[in-house]
Order: sequence, then C-alpha cells, then structure tokens
Amino acid sequence: MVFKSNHADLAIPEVDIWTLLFERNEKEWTDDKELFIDGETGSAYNFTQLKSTALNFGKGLKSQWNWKKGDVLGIFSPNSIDYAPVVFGTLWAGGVCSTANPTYTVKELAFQMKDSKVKGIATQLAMLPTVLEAAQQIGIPEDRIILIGHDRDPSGKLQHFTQLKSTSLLNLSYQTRVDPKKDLAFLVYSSGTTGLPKGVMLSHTNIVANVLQFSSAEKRSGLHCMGGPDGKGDKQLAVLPFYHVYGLTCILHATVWDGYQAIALPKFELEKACKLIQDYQVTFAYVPPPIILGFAKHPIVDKYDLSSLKWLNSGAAPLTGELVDAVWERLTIPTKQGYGLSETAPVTHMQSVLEWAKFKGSVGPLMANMEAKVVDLDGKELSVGEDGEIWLRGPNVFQGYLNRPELAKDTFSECGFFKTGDIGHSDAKGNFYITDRLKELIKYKGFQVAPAELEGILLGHSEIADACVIPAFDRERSEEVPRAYLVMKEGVPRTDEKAKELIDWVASKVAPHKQLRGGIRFIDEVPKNPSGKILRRVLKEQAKKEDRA
Ligand code: 4UU
Repeated sequence: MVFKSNHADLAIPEVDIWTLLFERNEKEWTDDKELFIDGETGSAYNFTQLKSTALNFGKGLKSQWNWKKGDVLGIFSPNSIDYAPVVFGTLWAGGVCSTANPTYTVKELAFQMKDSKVKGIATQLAMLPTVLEAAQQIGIPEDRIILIGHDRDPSGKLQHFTQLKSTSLLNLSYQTRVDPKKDLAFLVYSSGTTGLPKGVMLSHTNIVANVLQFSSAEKRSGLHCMGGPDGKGDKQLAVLPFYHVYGLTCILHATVWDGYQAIALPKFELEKACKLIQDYQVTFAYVPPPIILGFAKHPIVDKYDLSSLKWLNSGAAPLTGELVDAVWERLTIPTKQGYGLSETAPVTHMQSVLEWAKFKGSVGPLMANMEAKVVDLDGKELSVGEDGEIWLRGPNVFQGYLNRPELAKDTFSECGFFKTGDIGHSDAKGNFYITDRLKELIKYKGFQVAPAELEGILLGHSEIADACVIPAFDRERSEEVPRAYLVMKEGVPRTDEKAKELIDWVASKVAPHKQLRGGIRFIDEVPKNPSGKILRRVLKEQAKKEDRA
C-alpha cells in the first residue's frame, strides 16, 4: 500500500530559493528583525542587512570572479552568521553551494571540493592551513579563497567575503535566472546506502518545497515569529551545523522564511548552550540525540535557568524513549522527533509537539506532499505495522548523485520512490517508527560515517589483510560508534596494543567523528557471500550480542 500524508498538499511555487525568501510581498515580521545573532559576540544580521550583504556578495562573485550559473562555491566553516549571506549571495548569482564538514582533514576536504568542481572556497582564518593545502592539491588558486567570520587575513592576501568588489555594469546587478526544478542549489555529501560519500544534488525546488513542508508542520508546534503568548517571538539555538542538511534547511533557510531568531554557536558546548538559552530566552532547538542526552543527564544544566525552553526536536539518529522521559522529568518540556535524509532535503516526517507523549519513539507522520511505501526484501509492499524498507516520494526528493547516473536504478524505484535504506513501519494513525537500518551507513552523533571509507583506509595498512566496519552501540553514551573487524596478515600480533596502535593510526587520517570509537576486533575471515560481497549483517549481529552482554 501507499501511505499518504494526512495533511493537505501544499502548493509548491516554481521559484528559486532567493525569490522565495527575499522577494516576497508579505511577511509576518518586519525587515529590521534580527534573524541571525552570533552567540559569542552578539553581532547580528537583520533581514535588511542579510539581504544587502548577500546581494553585495552575489554581485561581487559575478563581477570579480565572473560567476556563471551552475558554478560551485565550497563552504568549509563552522557555524557563523556569515554563512547566511554567503549561501544566499551565491544562490542569487546562480551558483551552487557544496557545504563541507569543518572538521575534515585535507584529504577529505580535497575529495569533496574536487568531486563537486568548486570554483572557490569560503572559509575561516582558523581553518586556512587545511584549505590552502587542499586547494593546492586540486588546483584552486589562492585568490579564489575568501574568508568569512570575524577574523581577517593578517597577511592581507586573502579577501573577506564582504570585500569582493562589484562593478556597476547593469547586467551584473541582476539576479541570475535559474530553472528551479532542474538547477541545483546545493551539493551536500552522503554515502547513501553504500560506498563513499557522494554529492547529493538538491535543486532549488527541493529546498523550497522542504522549507514550506517543514514550516507548515512546525506551525502546529505553536511557534510565533513576533508576539506570541509572552509578547516575544520564538528564538532557537543554532548549534546544528549549517553545512549538514538538518541545519541547512531547518535553521539557515527556515529562519529567513519564518522569522524565528537563530542564536548561532560555532560548536556545541553544553555550558555555553545553556548560558545562551538563559541569556537570550531561547524557546526551542533542533538537535541530535547526544545533545538531548546532555540536557537530560549532565549536571551543568542545573546551574542555568532554562525555563524559556518550550520543546526540543531530535533528529539525525535514533532516540530512545527513556531519554525523552528523562528530559521531561528534568525540564518538563516535550522532546519531539523528526526524520529525514540529505537526499530528501531533508525532512520527511515530523512529530507535532502535541503528540510527543502519545507516540513516543515515533518520528511522526509524513509531512504534506509526501508519500511512502514500506517494502520487504523481495520488493513486496507491506501494510500497517509491518517492518520493511521505507521508500519515499515527494517534491523534496533529490535529483540523484553527482556524476553517478548508474546509481539511479538502485536508488529509485520504477515509479519514482526513493529507497531510503532505513527500516521501519507505520501505525494505523500514520505515525512512523524507524527500527533498523538496511544500508551500510553509521551515524555517530548524527554525523555520517561511511564504512567503505574506513575500510579503504584500513586496507591501505601494510599489516591488514581484510577489513569490515560496522556500527556498534556504546550503551553508556547511548550512541552508535564505528567498529572494525580486521583480518591481520600472517605473523602480525592480535593484541590490545596492536588494536590501540591501529585505532590511533586511523584517527590521524580522518575527521574526529570517524574514529574507531567502537574499537577493533580481530577475526580470521570477513564473512562474504559467494560473489564476494561483505555480509555485514553477520558482524552486526555479533556486535549486537557482544554489546548487550
Ligand atoms: C533514526 O541526518 C539527516 C537528516 C536528519 C533530520 C532529522 C530530523 C533532519 C530533520 C529532522 O527533523 O541526514 P543524513 O543524510 O545525514 O542521514 C540520514 C540518516 C537516515 O537514513 C537515518 O538512518 O540518518 C538517520 N536518521 C534517523 N534515524 C535521521 N533521522 C533519524 C531519526 N531516527 N529520527
């Protein structure tokens, strides 16, 4: 059966993102409203300032860098309020943003920037050594690196994004027209169901649709951009990284659409977050489960007055019912859940704040304009209550993986459903539950870890004969962690010291979230089927037994 959203379809306008967000006639809030506030310095962009800074940057790109439709800007930065004008200015100039995890190593960054063929990179001073080395490796000239954030280049060589010069030539001062349905706005990276990270091609319409779907779902949570019951507008904590699709749509875009203020922090530190909530009277936050754990259990939380918080939304990784209860017991606020993927721009399911207690553990119903199927391994469609792979269709479903047209037949069904690689079911009321994962992907604190990438690195070690990486479960921290099962070459000791040495060796080569926190297990053989495909499920079951013991 096809599961349909209980909500009436929304009309999705055929406009680009800039037009949706910046060229509209009516908003429920005024142009001087501060939308993005830097939680560390207090500096801010109101709507007018954001629009003019983005426009200047877009014009600068066209004039100084001869920016053309489809040109890609790499963005390699922790959260900064400057992220907003850089993204929106690039879109105005017809460009595409390839947003990268700011903790990437040179090799990881170079891979993404080369794969998405960036014409320039926006970054922060602190990350310049990584960017310069990556840029040199892939042939991006130094004058195509620009800075965002507070710091300027002390050598004066690199321009700040606000310094790009625009000429007064008339044709450069108009927005570059795009076809919203076909032209891309973002390349975010995901490993999908298998293999290495790939560019997820998100069109303008994908994002426009998701902003509207998400916004209409969240209005049911009683948000107010101005006024509201206490006379103040709602304010959110912006700690989800903007480079990741969850922060990109649900904070960076939704803030400009809905006018809830976003207080940005470059990285999550529980004490700083609590202080900001107290000082700014933050009313809600989109976060992944480990931050929910912090609010539920960490002693530091008791030092602050968090009474302004109305609810939390958890997504990007599984959340246990016990954590939801623990937050309620401590802060007396609901924790609701959403579900989504990079490939769906991202939100597809969203729980209403009114239903958090009734359907605990559910990721909520399908958002407007969404359809789903639940399908077994033989492709048979299942019905209510039956677990199977979740397939999704809607205007927010992506255009395919960059430069990988051959993946389309495994990624999409014949009737255009996207195969998520997640396992779950719907109850009779249309609430979905995610129960397992069919695909290889590991989620550490909501960040993607592609087993194939770690296996590739491990196989490059002279002492390792074969490797398989799977998700293990750290019960104490209530989170998934990558664990490697290794076959060593003859004569190599299979000791704890060797395991530690290899864990450190991997750590020196990857971003912190990819470290082998689940440890290493030595085995005699990696289980494989007759055609040589790794049988991850066998090791996943083994890990489950061990982690439960
Ligand atoms: C169990 O993580 C995301 C997007 C997350 C998101 C979550 C709630 C956005 C909006 C929102 O409200 O994207 P990716 O591409 O990094 O990872 C996608 C994968 C899914 O396939 C699933 O395995 O992350 C996992 N996932 C979840 N798992 C995402 N949300 C959940 C969830 N429970 N609530």
